[in-house]
Amino acid sequence: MGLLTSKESKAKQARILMLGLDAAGKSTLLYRLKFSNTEFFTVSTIGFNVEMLEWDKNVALTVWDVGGQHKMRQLWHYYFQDTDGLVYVVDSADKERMEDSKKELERTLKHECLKGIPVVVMANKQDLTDALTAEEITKRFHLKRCCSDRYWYVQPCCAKTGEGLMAAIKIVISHVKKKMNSKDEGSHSDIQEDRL
Ligand code: G3D
Ligand code: MG
Repeated sequence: MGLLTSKESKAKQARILMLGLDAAGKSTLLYRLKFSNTEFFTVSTIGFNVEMLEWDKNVALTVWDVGGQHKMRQLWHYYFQDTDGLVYVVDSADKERMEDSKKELERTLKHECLKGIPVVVMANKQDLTDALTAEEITKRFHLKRCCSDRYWYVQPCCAKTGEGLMAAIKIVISHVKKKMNSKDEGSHSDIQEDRL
C-alpha cells in the first residue's frame, strides 16, 4: 500500500468512512494501515483526517477518519454522502462507553445515505486484558438485528500492532467492489474494462 495521487491512479476510488467514539483508535488504525512499518503518534482528531490507500490497480480507498468527540458526532452526517463502506471502531476495553458507542452506531446506520452500506466493526484494543471479544461486542450491539439490511462483520484487532487490520480491509474491499460493480451494472455508459 502507498500514497497515490489522482493523476497516477487509474483505480476506482472507494470512499470509506471510519467512525467511532473519540479514543476508539481510528487514527491509530488509519496510520497503521498507511505507514505499516513506521512508528507514529496520533493526536486527538479535530475535524477529520483523510488518506488515500492504494489497494491494487483497480481500487484505491479514500478513508475519512472523522473525530468522535461528542460535538463532532453531531456532524458525522455531513460525511455520509457517497460512502461505499463504513468502518466502525470500538474500544473493546471501554465498557463504560460501550452503550454510547452502540447508540451512535445505531443512529448512523439508520441514516438514509448509508442504507445497505457494508459495515465492518473493528473490535479494537484486543491487547488489553479486559477487552470484550468480537462475539461479546456483536451481542452488546445487537448487530444481527440492527444490521439485518446489510453485510456486516466484526473483526477483532489491535491498531497498535496492526493485528487484524489487513483482514478487515480485505473484507471491506471485497464488499465495496461488489457494491461498486452492481452500481456499474446499472450504468450504461461504463465499459467492461472499468469494472473491478
Ligand atoms: P481516535 O482517533 O479514535 O480518537 P486514537 O483514537 O487513534 O487517537 O487513539 C486513542 C488512544 O488509544 C491512543 O493512546 C492510542 O495509542 C490508543 N490505541 C489505539 N489503538 C490501540 C490498541 O489497539 N491498543 C491499545 N492498547 N491502545 C490503542 P494515547 O495514549 O496516545 O491517547
Ligand atoms: Mg483521531
